[in-house]
Amino acid sequence: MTSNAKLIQWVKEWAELCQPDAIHWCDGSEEENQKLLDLMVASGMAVKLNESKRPGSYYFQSDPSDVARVENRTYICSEKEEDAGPTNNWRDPKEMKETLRGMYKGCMKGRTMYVIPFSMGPLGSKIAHIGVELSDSPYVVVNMRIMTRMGKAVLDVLGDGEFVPCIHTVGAPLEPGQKDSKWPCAPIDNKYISHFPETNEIWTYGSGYGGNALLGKKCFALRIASNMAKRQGWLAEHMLIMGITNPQGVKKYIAAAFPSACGKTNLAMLIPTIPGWKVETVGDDIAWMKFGADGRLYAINPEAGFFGVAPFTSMDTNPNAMLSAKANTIFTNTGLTPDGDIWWEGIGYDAPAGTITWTNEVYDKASGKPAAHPNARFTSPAYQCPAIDKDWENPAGVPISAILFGGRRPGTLPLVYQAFDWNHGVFMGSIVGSEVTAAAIGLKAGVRRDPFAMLPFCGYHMGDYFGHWIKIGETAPDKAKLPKIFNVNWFRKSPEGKFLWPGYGDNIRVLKWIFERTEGTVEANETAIGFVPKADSVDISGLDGVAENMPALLKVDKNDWDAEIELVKEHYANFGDKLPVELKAQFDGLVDRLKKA
Ligand code: TSX
Ligand code: MN
Repeated sequence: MTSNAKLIQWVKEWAELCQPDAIHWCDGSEEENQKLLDLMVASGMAVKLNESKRPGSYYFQSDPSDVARVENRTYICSEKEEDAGPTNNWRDPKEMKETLRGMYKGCMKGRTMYVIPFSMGPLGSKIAHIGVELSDSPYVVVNMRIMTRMGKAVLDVLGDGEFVPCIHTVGAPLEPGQKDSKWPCAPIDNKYISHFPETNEIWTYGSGYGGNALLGKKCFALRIASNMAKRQGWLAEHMLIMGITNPQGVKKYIAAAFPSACGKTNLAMLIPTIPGWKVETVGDDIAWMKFGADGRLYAINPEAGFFGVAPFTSMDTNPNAMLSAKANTIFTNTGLTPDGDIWWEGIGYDAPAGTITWTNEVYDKASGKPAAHPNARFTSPAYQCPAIDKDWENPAGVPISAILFGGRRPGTLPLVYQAFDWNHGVFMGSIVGSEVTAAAIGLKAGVRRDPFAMLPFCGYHMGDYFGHWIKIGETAPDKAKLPKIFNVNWFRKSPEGKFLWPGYGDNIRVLKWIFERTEGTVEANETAIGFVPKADSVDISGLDGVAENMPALLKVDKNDWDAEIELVKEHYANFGDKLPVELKAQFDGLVDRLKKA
């Protein structure tokens, strides 16, 4: 399938170490995909869903210990500890490789090693990059086929070129005659998600789930790619990409970064409530951005599918996601209905009697145990999204007019505000935070800072990452063509704890203001924190009971911001002398402006 000597040699070496029973080079064909799915159904790992309800779709239950990314087992193995920074777990690369080599020895016994060539980004795009994942999990193969461009066509484009080598094993070798488990994996304290940023390598062990196992996504497209992007002068970001068309037919693209549980996928697929406006989806999770010959910043979605959180996705909250998952979809850790369909909390209708939970028990609402794990997922091809943008696979990418940051902020932050300039926008990105419940952060409930929504995904020192963003602005071919930067907050609450903004499809009203700011055709008040809409410049026509909330939604309160400043100071202290002077200047500028306000 390939004459790439380096690739052939690399596969040979790893096969000798891992000792699989067989090696299979994935061609990405329909036949191969079906064969693997049939094999998993036969082994009891997968359930084929009802062909008339969910054509071409399959259901999986993971091991209860293997349900999410494992941040405390995720490592950045740079030569110098300082280069991983305070937000990452660091290990010495030599030591980590020695540890893992010991564990990899014979780790694929009784299994097949799949060689999975994949492209992050449209095949042959100048912004795209190729990886090859070795994995002993057929579940990984069928997911990678949806989430990336995978198979023989990738090897044809690769030729004798460079690829990012990615090693994955579930870490559960089989003795001769030993029966496989439904979801093989290693115990929680024996999982490793290791990145070697200086040599562009990914070595993982022990988990079969999502971001731990589908190595193109968080490991490659964010942690390794953020390092490549820093070295090469581009951006690898945890951002959705969407197109917005106004009633006059003018189209602009925006990219947006939000921490988890803020509804990024919902925003990427939003259905506007103002007549004449259209939203189209380019991607829901990751953006790779480079300057084009015309001096504008262009973005591609490096992925080919959606790996979305299932619970609370419904025909009300996100019809385009529900329709994307109508067929040819892999469901993991949802509930399973007796008629061979899936069900989850918040799907919009009651669970049919006899629904099976993700832990394979009969669902009993009264027990308080959910049918779907809160991190249950659907893996769906992007082309099935009814709102998919016609340019979503354009190898040149789409030109970005605005970049949005946001989070769940019940207080302090207005519905939307615009940065004064690029560096001020970088400041906004650097202080992104989201309100989390006490359980999620262990101690006290409050704002968890998640700069650029990259906290778990930045593959190097976060202070240097801020510096890279500053540098992108400084070295832009044409500063006037840089995207304008905004912060949005759909989650502001009244003192009584009620959401002040309707959110969802009505967010188009905020996007409209942003769209018009990039054209300079709508008004704003200059405040201490940035440009905030004038009282009547957000279009709330046809909305009941929102007009009276607008003053509170757009309010910039000096006391609130004085308190915020103290929190930002604490946050910034984490980065020591790696905090760019430009951001210290932004901080001081904000403090000054608040004093005068
Ligand atoms: O995704 C959300 N978005 C973005 C949509 C494009 N969610 C869900 C977040 C969890 C994934 C939201 N929740 C949004 C939102 O804009 N806003 C809210 C808060 C909210 C919840 C319910 C109501 C209003 C706001 N209900 C009524 O007003 C009736
Ligand atoms: Mn994400």
